[in-house]
Amino acid sequence: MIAAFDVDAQRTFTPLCPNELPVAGGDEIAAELNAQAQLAQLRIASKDAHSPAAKWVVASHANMLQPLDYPDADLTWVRHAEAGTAGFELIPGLPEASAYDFLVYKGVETAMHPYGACYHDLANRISTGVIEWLKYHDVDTVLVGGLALDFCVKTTALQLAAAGFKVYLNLAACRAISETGAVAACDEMRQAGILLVKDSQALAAS
Ligand code: VGL
Repeated sequence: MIAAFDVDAQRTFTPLCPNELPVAGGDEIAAELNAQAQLAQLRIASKDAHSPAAKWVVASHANMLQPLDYPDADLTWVRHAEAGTAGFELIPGLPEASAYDFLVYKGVETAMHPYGACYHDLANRISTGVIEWLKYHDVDTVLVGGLALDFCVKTTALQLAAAGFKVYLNLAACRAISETGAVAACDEMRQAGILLVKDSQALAAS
C-alpha cells in the first residue's frame, strides 16, 4: 500500500500568516500535494498544534532560533500554529481535515518542540502513532510533501525511512525556510536512502 503524507501544510507556514513562520511559496503546494495523493491509496496529514503557553516561544523574529536548554525543544520560535487560530488551518486547496484517512496533532506538549511527525519529542521516545497506523494498514511506501522542507518535512521523512518505509520526497510539494537549509536537508535525506523526485509527474513515472 502507498500512503501520501501532507506534513504540516498549514497556513502558519505561509505568507498568509506573516507574523508567524511564513515560508515563501508555502501557499502554492496544494496542487502538488493533491496530485501525489492521486498516486496513493491512503492520505494522511500532520498538523502542528501548539499551545500559547509553549516554553520555546520568543516575542519576535529577531530573537528566534536561539538555542534553548530544554532537551525536547532545541530552538526558540515565535508563536505559530496554535490550535484554534487561523494559522492552524490547512493551506487553501487541500481537503477538509476530516477527509484524511489519518491525522496527527504534533507539538502539543508545552516543553517540547519536535519537528518530525512520528514522535512528540526530539529523542523519538514518544510515538505519535503515525508509524503504527501505517504499518497496521500494510503501507510500505510513503509519498511526502509539506512545510517546511528543511525542518518538519526532512525530519518526518528521515523518521519514516528509519522505520523501514520506502520514502519518496516530492520536491514540488515542499517549500523551505532557507535555501542552504534545503540543500543540506536534501543531502541528508539522500544519504538515508530517501528518493527525491522533482514533482508528482516524475513520481508517477517512477
Ligand atoms: C516547522 C519550524 C518550526 C516546520 C515547525 O513545520 O517545518 N519549522 N516549527
